Amino acid sequence: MHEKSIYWVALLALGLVVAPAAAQGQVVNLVKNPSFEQDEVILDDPAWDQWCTWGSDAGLNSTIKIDTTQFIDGARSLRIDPKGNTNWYFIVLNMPMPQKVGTKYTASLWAKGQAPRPLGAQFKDTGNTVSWGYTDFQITADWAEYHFTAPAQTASVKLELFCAGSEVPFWLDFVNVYEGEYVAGVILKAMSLPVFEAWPPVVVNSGMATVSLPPRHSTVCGSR
Ligand SMILES: [Ca+2]
Ligand SMILES: [Ca+2]
Repeated sequence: MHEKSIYWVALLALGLVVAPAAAQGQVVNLVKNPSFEQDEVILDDPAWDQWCTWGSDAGLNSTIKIDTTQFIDGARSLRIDPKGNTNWYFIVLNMPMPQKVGTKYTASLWAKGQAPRPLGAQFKDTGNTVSWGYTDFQITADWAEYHFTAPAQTASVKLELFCAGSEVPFWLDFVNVYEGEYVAGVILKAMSLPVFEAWPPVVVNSGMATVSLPPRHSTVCGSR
C-alpha cells in the first residue's frame, strides 16, 4: 500500500479524521470570491460584479472593509458596519450566479457578530423582478454557519444579505451557493488536505500503522 494511503487508513481507523477528503468538492460553489481573499470593489461597486453593496436612507452611511484580524477561512473576512433601523437599508450582495429554474439551491455563510444580532438573506433575480427564500438568522458572537435552501425562480440570481436593522458590526466569510440541499461540513480551506500533508510521516511497524498528532491548525480558529 502506498505510504500516503497507509497514513489515511491509520487516521480513519483511529477516528481522527472527519472525512475531509470526502467533504471537499461535494459542492460546486457559484459565489465568486467566496472567502474575500481577493481584492475587489465592494462598496457601491458601479460594475455590480461579484460582491457589491446597495443602500437606502440611513443605510447609505454603512461601511464595509476587508478585515485581516477576523476570519474563519483563509486569512480575511468582510467586516460590515451597518447603519439604519430597517434590515434592507443596507444590502451586501453577490452576483451574478446561474441557477436552473425549479431546482433547489442552498446558500450558506459563516458570520460572527460583535454581539448577537439579526441578519436576513434571500435570493433575487439579477433583474430585480422577483425574490425568494427570505430567511431571518440570529447570528452570535462566535463564528457559525447559517444556511437556507430554496428552488430557483429565475436563471440569473444574486444572493442578498440584509445587513441593517441592527447597527452591531459583524463579519462575513466563506459564502457558498450550490445546487441541492444543505451539505454539512463543506470543507474550510484552513482544514483542507495540504494541512494534513504537512503532518509528520506515518511510522509502519509490523503491519500496524502509528502516527504522531500535530497541534490543531492555528488558522482554523485564529480569529477568535
Ligand atoms: Ca476568508
Ligand atoms: Ca465587486
